[in-house]
Amino acid sequence: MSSAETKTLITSSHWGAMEVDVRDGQIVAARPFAGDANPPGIANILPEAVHHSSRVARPSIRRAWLERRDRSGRGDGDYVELPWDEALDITATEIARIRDTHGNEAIFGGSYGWSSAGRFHHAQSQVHRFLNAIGGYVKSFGSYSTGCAQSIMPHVFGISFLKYTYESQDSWQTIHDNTDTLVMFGGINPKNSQVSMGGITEHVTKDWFDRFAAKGMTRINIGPQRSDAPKGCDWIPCRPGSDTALMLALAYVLEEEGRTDYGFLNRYTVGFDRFRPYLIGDSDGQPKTPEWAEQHCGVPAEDIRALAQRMSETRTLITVAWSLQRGEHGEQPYWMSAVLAAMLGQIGLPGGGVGYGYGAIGSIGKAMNGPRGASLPQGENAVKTTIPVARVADMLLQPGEPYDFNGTRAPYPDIRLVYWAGGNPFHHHQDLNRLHRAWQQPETVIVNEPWWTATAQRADIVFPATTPYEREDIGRSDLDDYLFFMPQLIPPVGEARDDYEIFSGLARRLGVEDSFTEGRSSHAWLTHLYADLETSAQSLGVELPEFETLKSRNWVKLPIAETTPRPSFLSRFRNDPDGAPLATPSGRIEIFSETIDTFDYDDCPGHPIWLPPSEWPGSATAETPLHMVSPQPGDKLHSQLEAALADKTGARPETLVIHPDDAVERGLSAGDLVKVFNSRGACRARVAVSADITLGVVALPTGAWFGKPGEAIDPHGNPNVLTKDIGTSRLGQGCSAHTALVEVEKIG
Ligand SMILES: Nc1nc2c(c(=O)[nH]1)N[C@H]1C(S)=C(S)[C@@H](COP(=O)(O)OP(=O)(O)OC[C@H]3O[C@@H](n4cnc5c(=O)[nH]c(N)nc54)[C@H](O)[C@@H]3O)O[C@H]1N2
Ligand SMILES: Nc1nc2c(c(=O)[nH]1)N[C@H]1C(S)=C(S)[C@@H](COP(=O)(O)OP(=O)(O)OC[C@H]3O[C@@H](n4cnc5c(=O)[nH]c(N)nc54)[C@H](O)[C@@H]3O)O[C@H]1N2
Ligand SMILES: [Mo]
Repeated sequence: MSSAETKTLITSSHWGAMEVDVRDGQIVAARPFAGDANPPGIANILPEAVHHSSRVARPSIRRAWLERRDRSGRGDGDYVELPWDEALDITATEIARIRDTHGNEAIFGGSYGWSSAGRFHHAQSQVHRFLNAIGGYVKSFGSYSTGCAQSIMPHVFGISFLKYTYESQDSWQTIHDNTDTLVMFGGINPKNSQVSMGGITEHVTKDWFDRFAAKGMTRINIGPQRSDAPKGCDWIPCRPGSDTALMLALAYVLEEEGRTDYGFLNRYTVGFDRFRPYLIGDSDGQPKTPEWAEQHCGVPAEDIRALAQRMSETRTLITVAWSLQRGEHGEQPYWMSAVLAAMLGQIGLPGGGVGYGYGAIGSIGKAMNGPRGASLPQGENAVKTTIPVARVADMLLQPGEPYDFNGTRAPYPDIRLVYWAGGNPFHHHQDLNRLHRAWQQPETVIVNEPWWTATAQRADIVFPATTPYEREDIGRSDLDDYLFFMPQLIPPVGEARDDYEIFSGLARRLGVEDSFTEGRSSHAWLTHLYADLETSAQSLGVELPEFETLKSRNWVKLPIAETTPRPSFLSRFRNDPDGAPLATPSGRIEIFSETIDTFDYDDCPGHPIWLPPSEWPGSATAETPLHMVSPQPGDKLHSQLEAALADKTGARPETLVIHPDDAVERGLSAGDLVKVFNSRGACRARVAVSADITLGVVALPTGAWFGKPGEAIDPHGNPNVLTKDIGTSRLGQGCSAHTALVEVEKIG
């Protein structure tokens, strides 16, 4: 092969498969996979990102830490580059010191983050396996995506939330065939369905919506932005954080007009008698009428009435975006949506009831039953301490302080060492200035990262990690019907090493190499994991090619049929509530939960109630009159690829969407540079004016890299300098990113 020859290979990523052109050891171009009829617009920036000057070139140790173990000043940027062996020696000695002095309870390895696609080189699995091999670590529960739902929904339906979402709720086909009215709280977002964890090869959400429209299905998006649902859907503008009030009013109309399905409630639910006095106002003097709800959510009372009538007269599927539980009291709209669906009596019928997170990632709604497995085993964690994932800053700031979580009360552990691989907390966490203060507490912070992200810039030890394009892997996602051999496209950039190699080197120095590697090279692990996938495929009657064949073919489309209708635990329950009871304490859907009631939480009592968030349009002040939502970015995945995107002329700071009237009031026009601020922080943004956002609401997407410590204003537009770092409630303790009031002011 001549050195100037261009080779094109396929690889998989969270945002879809890509065709990548490689020449002279460089990625020179990338495009979405040609077999995808609705390709996402994310791939093209790959070459610039992979070869960006912000790649970490060599192992780097912060000078103050290296010379005097000084932990103050994280983020000062003064690093010493060291040869790999020396850096690994120093790191292993430090890990051993902390473990031997303070125990494994002093090591935090939650390491939340999406990392990259690829079954073996999954950074989070790698770091967990390594930390388990050295005696364990404090881990985290749940995700920023759905942490709150993961806590509340098992109380209601007796099933894990993710099992409900991925394995049980209706497929697109079933919705297409049966649903008349699709009521989408928070929309079903086309930009979000571009991605799926582990990969998504064919993007089908758009096609299904085209078919829904052709069929004449009524599709109603309820929320702050029209663009949260595909074009052509009806839009009911609604204030963020107020959905529970609207759902209660819909329930009220059903009750008032004799539309409640008591037959369903009596047979399949418990606790409506405890909830009803609240709904009609007997317990608190406030009937939850449409007129009452209008004051909170801004939706006209007559529209609420008409919607309730339509929902009770047609086959209605209520869908709820994950974003609704990513706010203070996020438990309430989730629980209330189930109660509303129960009152409609359609739970367990095809195309009826309630579903969560459609569109949040592109594979939800695909009813694939493909081979599973090929995950790196993480081993046993000898440490049992777990924190809710979004409570990381609280943990670092308040060691030993007790906190409530879903009926338990435990003290935060005293963390001395933090190890992060595959996540970017200085992108994903709320109130970043507070996280920055918390981050100064541990004695040592270690990060494996391909790029000098804001998190890497705040670590004492930074190991340069390869990207998926610099190593071989298996690409496979449970809800996809493709299988990839992800080839090594280019040599490691700089001195980057695979996470596996980094952890193998540390494990060797800490005397646990055998238990970490089990004597396998990366390649041996790939064939080992592939055998696991083959076994799973065989049990489904699906034939996989030999590993070496897959390697030479690069990818195959698997003969996996969609199962429609999908066997649902709720349809089984509907057919036979005594024979197939739910795994709740009552065996029924819990409208009132005795369990939650005994927790005695005023921020999440025994049945759903309207609890206004502390920051939302209803509590707007003269200083902070606007509610900021911070959605996922449409042009990338979180903070990934940002290095290259930020270089594009005019791309940064990020774009802030504002209503025309709010813009006029502030003398703003499209393209203006603004400061977005509140008492927690400030960032710059570029204005886009749009009538497709609710008055009083602004939207600033996540993902711009957070700047340097001490900057009064974040230059790139990271909304997390403004968001509030509180749990959703003592029950869920999830991320409350969508709860934030701000003001916007023109700069210059
Ligand atoms: N305001 C606000 N904040 C939010 C949200 C919101 O809605 N609003 N959403 C939240 C949600 S749902 C999520 S999921 C989080 C996402 O937050 P994260 O998952 O932390 O975001 P990513 O940018 O995907 O971070 C992944 C990091 O892993 C690195 N990486 C990639 N591949 C590898 C690898 O092979 N090895 C190593 N060592 N590193 C690798 C990437 O360079 C990147 O820095 O953000 C949360 N934050
Ligand atoms: N392109 C792209 N796609 C992604 C990601 C990405 O980074 N990039 N990230 C993925 C991840 S990790 C996740 S968890 C999912 C997240 O999926 P979601 O949580 O569904 O998505 P978000 O973009 O956070 O929010 C969607 C919309 O919800 C609306 N919203 C906010 N608060 C409220 C509220 O209180 N009520 C109502 N009715 N609406 C509200 C906002 O207008 C916002 O635009 O997206 C995934 N998809
Ligand atoms: Mo997420």
